[in-house]
Amino acid sequence: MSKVHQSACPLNCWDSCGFLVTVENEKVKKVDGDPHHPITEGKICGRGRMLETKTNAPERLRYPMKKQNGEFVRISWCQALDEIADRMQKIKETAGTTAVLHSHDYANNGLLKALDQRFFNGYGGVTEIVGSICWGSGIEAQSWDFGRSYGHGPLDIYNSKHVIVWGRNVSRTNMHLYHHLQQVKKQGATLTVIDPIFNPTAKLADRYISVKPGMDGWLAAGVLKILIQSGKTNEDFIRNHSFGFKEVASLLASVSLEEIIVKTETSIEELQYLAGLYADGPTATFMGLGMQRYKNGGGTIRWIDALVAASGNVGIKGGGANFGNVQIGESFAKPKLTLPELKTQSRTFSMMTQAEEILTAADPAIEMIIVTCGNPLTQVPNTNKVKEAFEKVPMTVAIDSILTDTAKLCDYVLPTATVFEEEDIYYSSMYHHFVQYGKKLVEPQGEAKSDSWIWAELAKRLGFGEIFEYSTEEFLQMGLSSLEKEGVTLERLKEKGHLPLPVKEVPWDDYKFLTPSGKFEFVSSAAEEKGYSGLPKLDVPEESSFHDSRLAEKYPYTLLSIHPQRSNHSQHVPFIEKMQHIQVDISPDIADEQAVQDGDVVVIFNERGRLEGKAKIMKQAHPKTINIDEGMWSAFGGSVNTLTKDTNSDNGMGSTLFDCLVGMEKA
Ligand SMILES: Nc1nc2c(c(=O)[nH]1)N[C@H]1C(S)=C(S)[C@@H](COP(=O)(O)OP(=O)(O)OC[C@H]3O[C@@H](n4cnc5c(=O)[nH]c(N)nc54)[C@H](O)[C@@H]3O)O[C@H]1N2
Ligand SMILES: Nc1nc2c(c(=O)[nH]1)N[C@H]1C(S)=C(S)[C@@H](COP(=O)(O)OP(=O)(O)OC[C@H]3O[C@@H](n4cnc5c(=O)[nH]c(N)nc54)[C@H](O)[C@@H]3O)O[C@H]1N2
Ligand code: SF4
Ligand SMILES: [Mo]
Repeated sequence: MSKVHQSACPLNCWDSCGFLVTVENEKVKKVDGDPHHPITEGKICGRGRMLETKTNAPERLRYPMKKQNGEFVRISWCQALDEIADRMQKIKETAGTTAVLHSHDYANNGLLKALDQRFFNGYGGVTEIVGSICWGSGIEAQSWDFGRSYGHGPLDIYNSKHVIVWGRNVSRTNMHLYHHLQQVKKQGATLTVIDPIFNPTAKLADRYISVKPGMDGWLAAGVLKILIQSGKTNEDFIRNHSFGFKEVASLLASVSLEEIIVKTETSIEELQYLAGLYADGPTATFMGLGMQRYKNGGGTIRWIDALVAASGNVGIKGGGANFGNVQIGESFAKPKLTLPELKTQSRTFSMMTQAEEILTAADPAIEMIIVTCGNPLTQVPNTNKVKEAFEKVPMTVAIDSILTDTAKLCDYVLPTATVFEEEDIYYSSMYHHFVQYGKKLVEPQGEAKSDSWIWAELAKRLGFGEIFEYSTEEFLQMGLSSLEKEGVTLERLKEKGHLPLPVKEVPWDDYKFLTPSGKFEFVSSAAEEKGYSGLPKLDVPEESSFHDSRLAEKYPYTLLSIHPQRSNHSQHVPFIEKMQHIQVDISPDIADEQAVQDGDVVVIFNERGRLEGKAKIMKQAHPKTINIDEGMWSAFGGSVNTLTKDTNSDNGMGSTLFDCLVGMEKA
């Protein structure tokens, strides 16, 4: 008997697609797109389809395991939970609860994944991770400028005269936006792509602008300078709805266009072209996350925000400085799920520098790490340091459905359910505003259990089991309680499959910004409050010839590490044989300089590590640029993060993953 069920993609992705899942004889058989989903319209990518493999694969984790004499042995849930809870109890009585670190990312978009915090808060409060290696710099930057990072509804793009994709690898990472780009082009809008790599989205564009990695803030500043010089800024917006523009203008008066062109490695004609687009709105800007993964990444996003705002493209249909869309996640009653008031102790480590902080922590030292929804050994910068840190900690626990490099390093591995084996609701704060229902369709394989079951069992053993004495349905209702008056209830969600959340399609159309002044802040008081410069700075990447010419002589190439086409980060790699090697994409000038041909084995190195892979010459890319896709397992050559740096960006909330100089040699 086969039956098709409506469900949703849980993966950390822009698109949050609607699914139709075929279940046959109590097994997931096939994952397709749901044609009734208003935004994703039945189209999904291979990563979504492969969730069937991830559920059924023989490599899937099915039993709790414990490392004994360096080998994993199967143990019972009882033993695993008792031993972990015992140790947590001892830690609480001796060192205090913050000797436990919760290391995580956001690998599952289910609302109930927030119950991990309910558990750790109930325990008393652990060392938590703050900031984000993903989008932290940009989210913070936009919260300084606008008060929050809010994006336009996906269909508002049809109101745009011009569309600028600024550092987003749309065809690979955001497939439904790609579809809209094709459509708006047909309807006469122009499309411009700004990226150091000439990607398939650039191929679709009317105009491609190649920029020196990490220098987009300067580029935006140059375009803004031209708008000011030619009197094409939007005086009404600047006068009535913004704060601090004079200071931005006087900073720009002190920098010459010549310097900007030299630094960004662009031309005056390109700057003028962009100025023309911004002056002739509505112009929509779709920013990606790559260009904020530099030391100066927060500043970069602030300069682009400033350009979009000063040209009058904020708060209007067809405009927007689209980066994240956190109004979506904000609509749920998260504190009811997480119970922050239960926390009596707290300490935070930065997502970016967690390894260093584990290694140096005192009062208390870290005695236990629990990893959920993440694979830090592969995904967090400076792999060698992450490994050293994890190895130093007396007890490490990974909760996952596959034996990742992180899980392999841990003392306990607890097998978790996959999306089709548990009930939840799904949303993404990155793009569209539909929340979707995902029913439990099959029983978890082997002895796998949902994360929330694991939290409840540990809580019981630690004496605060009562905060988990709710059914899944009750937890979902709790999370949705803030949306009742808008008609978004669990009942209706189950019936419809997806519902729109009450968020703004055109944020800031009332020009009421969530900044302290209520205006768009070219000079940010929130930044000043935190001890940063209120005025965006024109800074350069830390690993660049501008900042450190000796380092740039030693390691002349910029290493990007963009997201892989066929895998969500490291997750799909074990199931796709063709991916299981390192490909080193090199710009044509490097190939010429070093007489490298496609398929040659090359070594990439810097002070932090070295990797070997097969060269592939990019057809067109900014000079001196190399890319190795992120997500590779150590068994297949190792993570590109072996080479990246574990530092914070300029606003303290984001990573510097792409701010990375390397050398290259033929092996
Ligand atoms: N296939 C696939 N899709 C995904 C994911 C995945 O792993 N695989 N991950 C999802 C997640 S978690 C995220 S955060 C998003 C990320 O979505 P994107 O932001 O689209 O993805 P990145 O790989 O970070 O892309 C970085 C882009 O920025 C460019 N870039 C790098 N440096 C610079 C620069 O200095 N200036 C400019 N202008 N461009 C620069 C790169 O060349 C690349 O085109 O993708 C989501 N979608
Ligand atoms: N060099 C470099 N590094 C990067 C990036 C880059 O562009 N370059 N991108 C960064 C970005 S944008 C991101 S978002 C991060 C992603 O970093 P991670 O989220 O750590 O990456 P994944 O490989 O997706 O690993 C997630 C793990 O969580 C598990 N998981 C999935 N669902 C669940 C669940 O419900 N419960 C539990 N317990 N586990 C689950 C998966 O099986 C998988 O092993 O990587 C960052 N790292
Ligand atoms: S990974 Fe992204 S594009 Fe692919 S199915 Fe899931 S939400 Fe859709
Ligand atoms: Mo991400």
